Amino acid sequence: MQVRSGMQAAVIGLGAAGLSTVRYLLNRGVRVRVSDKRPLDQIEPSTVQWLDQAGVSMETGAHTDAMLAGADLVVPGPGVPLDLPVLATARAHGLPILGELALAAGGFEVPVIAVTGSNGKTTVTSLIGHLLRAANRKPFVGGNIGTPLLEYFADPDGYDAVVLELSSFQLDLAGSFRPDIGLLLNISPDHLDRHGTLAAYAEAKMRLFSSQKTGDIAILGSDDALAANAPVNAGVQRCTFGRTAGCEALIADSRVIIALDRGGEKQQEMYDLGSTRLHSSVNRLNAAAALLAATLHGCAAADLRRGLADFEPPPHRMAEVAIIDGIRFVDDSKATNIGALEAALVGCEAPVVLIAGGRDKNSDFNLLRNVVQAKVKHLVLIGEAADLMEAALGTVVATERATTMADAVGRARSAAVGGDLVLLAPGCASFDMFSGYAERGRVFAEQVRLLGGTTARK
Ligand code: UMA
Ligand code: ADP
Repeated sequence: MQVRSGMQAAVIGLGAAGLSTVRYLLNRGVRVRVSDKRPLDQIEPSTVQWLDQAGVSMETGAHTDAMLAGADLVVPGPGVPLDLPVLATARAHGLPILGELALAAGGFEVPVIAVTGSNGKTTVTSLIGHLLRAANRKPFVGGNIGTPLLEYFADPDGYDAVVLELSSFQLDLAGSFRPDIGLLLNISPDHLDRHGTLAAYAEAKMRLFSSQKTGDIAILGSDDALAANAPVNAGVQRCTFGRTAGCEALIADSRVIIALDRGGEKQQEMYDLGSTRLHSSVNRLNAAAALLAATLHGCAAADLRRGLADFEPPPHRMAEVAIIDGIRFVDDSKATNIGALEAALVGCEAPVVLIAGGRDKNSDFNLLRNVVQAKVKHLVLIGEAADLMEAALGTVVATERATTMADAVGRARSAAVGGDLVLLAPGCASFDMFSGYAERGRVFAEQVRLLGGTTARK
């Protein structure tokens, strides 16, 4: 939606995205009112001062209907639940409820590559950004990955491409946002506490493609049933990546073969991931998706090879912490849903001592029974979800409880022998015990190192 000077907007939630939205709106002459559920004394004083100086009126401690007075539109932050009473009032009054994507729609002056999926978004988004930079492009890389996407508009001349990581929360309110290249990596249950059902969650993900037009490109994960069958609009070029024959980005052992038909001309390139940091089974998928997107964006194979060679995957994703007495300790703290946990286990060849648990997101842990039975020799459970996980998995694997991460690492070490893999892949959010997945992974690594005799690698 094109906002106009003189309009009035109500912004809900003063997180990173909310603050960026306020800046975007003020720069367009829109009058802004903000509301955050936190009490005033919990909001950073510098934020309060900036809002005050910018003439933004502020409501804190609750969201009341009063903040809607005179508003032409309402912009909730991505983490703001859409069933808030204040949003029901806005709907009842016919006020448009727009997310950051809906505000940005139509405004990007350069090609947009947008990545969504349940797992692999951050890895693929950062890899595409890295590959584009290796090809001497100047991409803006943002969205769910960290830098709010509206920050692009602070310096649009500084970029020749936009690479966005998009969450289901952002896509829920995407308006007419239309990526030139959209990637749907996979869909497995996540955030069901917000979306309610897998169908509703999948529907949000599919919104990535709903406004695409002739000439746009949809890239789909072929090994994932839901992603592979995502509907795309007429005239949109549908491409796939994965291990299924016929994919435009086909994984064969440690190689990715890109095969494209470009206006009748066949183009084929092969990329070897064997000597890169992208050789794990999930990262082969991620590399295939990113290589396909960068190729379709117009990058040359030689540049992509250089980019692959020096790419460092983001931390806390299947990162080896140490090898102690022949036991590998791996930090996959970012496995915050059961899809990521399942993918991690599928890719493990050694017997696994698994540390899992945390805050449940309304997941059905029964879905993990087969893979746990096949791959896990011992399960150590932490956090709020321990009861639920034990009820689902306790009959297929020896299970014990730990009270802290130190306790969990100690128990896992005792249960493991040389040749085993101790894997932290919680399958849950971290907020019951930690400030986030990064702290959880850091504490795991610290406790592993305290075991002593460490041979740290990488
Ligand atoms: N708030 C309210 N009322 C509510 C709920 C929240 O006022 O009912 C306020 C909170 O008090 C807080 C603010 O809203 O002040 C938090 O805003 P937010 O939850 O919208 O999050 P931001 O800090 O703006 O960060 C968001 C994304 N967060 C979520 O989607 C939950 C970040 O993704 C993203 O990096 C950032 O915008 C920049 O684009 C994080 C995330 O956890 C990494 N994403 C989820 C995920 O990856 O699983 C989807
Ligand atoms: P997201 O941004 O979607 O959360 P990340 O790249 O941060 O994705 O990875 C999150 C988790 O998912 C990590 O545990 C990682 O090991 C796992 N993972 C990464 N790529 C994939 C994939 N393609 N399929 C399944 N799991 C993956």
